[in-house]
Amino acid sequence: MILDRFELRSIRIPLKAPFEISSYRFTAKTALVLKGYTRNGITGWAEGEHLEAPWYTAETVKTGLDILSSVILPSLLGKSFPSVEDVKKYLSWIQGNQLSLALVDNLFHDLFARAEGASIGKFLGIEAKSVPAGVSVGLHDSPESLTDTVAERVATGYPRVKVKVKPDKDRVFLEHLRQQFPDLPLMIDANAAYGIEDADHLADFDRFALMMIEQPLHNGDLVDHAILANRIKTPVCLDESIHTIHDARAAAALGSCAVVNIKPPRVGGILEVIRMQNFLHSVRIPAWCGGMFETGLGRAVNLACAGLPNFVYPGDLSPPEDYLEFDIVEEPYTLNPDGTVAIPSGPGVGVTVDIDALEKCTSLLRVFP
Ligand code: OSB
Ligand code: MG
Repeated sequence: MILDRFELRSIRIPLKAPFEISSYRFTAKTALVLKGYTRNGITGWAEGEHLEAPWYTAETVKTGLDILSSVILPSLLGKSFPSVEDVKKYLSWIQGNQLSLALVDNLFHDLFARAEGASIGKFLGIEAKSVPAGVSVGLHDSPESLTDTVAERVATGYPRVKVKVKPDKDRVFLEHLRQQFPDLPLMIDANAAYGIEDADHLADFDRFALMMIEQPLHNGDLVDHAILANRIKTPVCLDESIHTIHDARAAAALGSCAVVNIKPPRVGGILEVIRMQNFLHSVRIPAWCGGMFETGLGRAVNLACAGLPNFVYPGDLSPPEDYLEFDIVEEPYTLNPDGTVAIPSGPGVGVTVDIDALEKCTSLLRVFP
């Protein structure tokens, strides 16, 4: 497969409501959208989940535009790649920049799958037709308003709920929530808001029977996560700490976590998801598919990945219309009454970009060559 043209866009879509986590409040979804044209007339699409500010990964919209424009995209033009693996090998000298590498990986998966007339799910040999979808709920001002939001999410049909926490918005909020929902499959995500000095405080959460606590400590701190994992009963799940298979191996060797939230963008794309899944399966660490408030284009890739066999918990896969003012794909994305979402079955990524919607949110367009 040879690519002769790329169109790279920076997009911005307001969120329906601001979403607050321990260190940041975000009001708009930003992303990079890439269209690729092959020499024999196939076009494909992919989304890069670059956020505006570096609160979750070091990469941002600006760093993504830079590395893609000055290094990655020009180097791919006119080169022949027999498979997605070959693209990945060709770019393997690049350090970090997983969100940008994932964008390229997703585009080539879309193109290679389309060339076979297959969906990405089918291309990957995934048999699942739908996957269970959980929902992520941001920080709230009061325990009552958090419980009200969770009640509304449960009524919508989500089989599990994740709530964000931080040191002054945790115990009282969880007590209130658990009074109303003693049996709800519930987990919490701290986005690195605690330190190991909070171990006793976090051990007290054992009584809330949480499915897991996601990323309690600093991203770089696999050692303290291992110490914490020994001190509390709630299973520790890592998110931001795991960028590469090497991080996953280190976490497994140290006993830093019992679960991993794998996000295809964070780890560099679909091939890395598969590699990480296989490794985690071999060391009996279950995983689930996280999200980055993707549009329907990015969410479609997550849905396909979520059908992989070692994703054993519901993913953060709520429909974009829940959080975005508008989507950039035509297909509806719906939560089924049984709490599942269908994996797109059309060719490639399985969704159609709505060009009018895309134009409406494009703030920058670059073409290569
Ligand atoms: O920490 O899981 C996270 C969104 C953006 C970046 C990081 C996170 C999140 C979420 C939302 O929690 C998950 C979703 O996309 O539904
Ligand atoms: Mg998280």
